[in-house]
Amino acid sequence: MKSKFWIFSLLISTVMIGGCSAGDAQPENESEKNQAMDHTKMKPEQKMGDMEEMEGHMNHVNPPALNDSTEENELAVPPLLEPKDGSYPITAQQGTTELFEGIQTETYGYNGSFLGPVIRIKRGDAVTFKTRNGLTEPTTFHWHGLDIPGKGDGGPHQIIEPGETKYVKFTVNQEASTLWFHPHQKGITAEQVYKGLAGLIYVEDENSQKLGLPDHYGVNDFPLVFQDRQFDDKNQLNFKAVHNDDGTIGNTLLVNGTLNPKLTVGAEKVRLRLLNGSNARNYTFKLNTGDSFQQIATDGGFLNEPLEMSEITLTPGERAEIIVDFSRQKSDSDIALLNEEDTILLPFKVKKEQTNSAELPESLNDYKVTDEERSLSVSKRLELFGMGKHVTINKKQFDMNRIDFTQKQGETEIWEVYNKPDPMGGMIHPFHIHGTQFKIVSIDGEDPPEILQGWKDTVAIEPGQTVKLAVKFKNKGIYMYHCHLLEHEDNGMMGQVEVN
Ligand SMILES: [Cu+2]
Repeated sequence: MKSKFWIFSLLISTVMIGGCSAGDAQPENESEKNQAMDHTKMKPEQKMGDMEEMEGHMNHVNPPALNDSTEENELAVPPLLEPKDGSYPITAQQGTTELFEGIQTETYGYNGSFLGPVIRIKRGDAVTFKTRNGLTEPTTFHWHGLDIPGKGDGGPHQIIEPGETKYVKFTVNQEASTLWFHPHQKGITAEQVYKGLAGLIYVEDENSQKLGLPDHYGVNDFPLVFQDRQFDDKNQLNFKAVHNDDGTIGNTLLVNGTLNPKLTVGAEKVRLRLLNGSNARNYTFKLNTGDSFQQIATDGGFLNEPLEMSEITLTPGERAEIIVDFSRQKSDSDIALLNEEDTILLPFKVKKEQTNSAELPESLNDYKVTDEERSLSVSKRLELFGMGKHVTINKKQFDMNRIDFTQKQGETEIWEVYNKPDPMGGMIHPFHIHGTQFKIVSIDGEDPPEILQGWKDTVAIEPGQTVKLAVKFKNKGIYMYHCHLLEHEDNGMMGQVEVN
């Protein structure tokens, strides 16, 4: 089976190398040309490494299919975390979880055995997170999408040793949005997330509270965390056995940690906050009925107006909020969320009850890329390149002791990020910057599509694409920027910007 796949991989890669050499993926210098063209002159161990990489690469281009949900289990809705003695207590811990009937799977979680709670915070509030490491290995607590001083960001510098507790204090200073938190421990982020360390942050503000959107948590407002996993024959998460340097992809989908989920909703408009929390898999979400839905938010805030669409793609780390109107469904009709392969990810059961019949507001936000931002010239250039263990940004791999860029607090700069195709065609890199929400100014010189005209902290960059981002940091500190395919991040596709 494995050797068959290798042969297939080699065939495909030969075709792709042939195809690329005629396209725009011409290697620029001699050594790259050698890498691309001359596999025959490589030492045997190099060839082997290369083949493994190709296999990993193909796994990503053509990921194993997921099974349809059998609807056995009602979707778990994460608990809302209540503050205690003025702070939100969050402990990373290990435990066991019954994902398969009668079988305990070893997992990690925040304040529980698997995944974490939802932390609701409000713009303007002074907030304290009390973070504790209850694991037997070091970890960090990174707040993905939060505008927070660098010292509290939870990047690889802010290690929390086993048994240690640290307080993170900051004032919430950003728009209503759906953010998340996960570890960022150097070299083992992918494994810690894979085992279950991920939770959500809801930011609210005056705007979100007056818009009249569905916001009854667990009734018409649901977080949906999509993660694919590969269980071994004992139904355990053996990360090292299935680890892939181009992204660990599994055949089993968990939504909020629930296997084979279904979600019961009212015959009303329901807000779904989608998070691609997978290590590497991309999802294109759509409804089996062919009905459209309304997208209302990107990673970091509301779109200016609800956008009617029939499908939406999220790469790892990205979020979107959508409104699905279940009042338009006959209660006996089967409605489900599918992916691009028509796999049933999440079937819905529609009850007759309705808690809210309000219309969606026409206007949600006043986001805009200004003329000034458009007229700024590029001041930072980044080139994403490579695959497997050889991923780089500007030809370098991550070094904790190297600051790659500096930027002034409160000043907008244009970052130009280019995904340079490799000899096999390259892959999508979800590019993430810590400690800020940025604006996409252009993609290959064109205005971004409407769905990307909103605050973002992670942007999917396709091979050959160049995106221009308007980036401003409200706080000071050292921040990571990296590929959010977690194995690429761990392999060094990451750099540091110091804001002062
Ligand atoms: Cu990547």
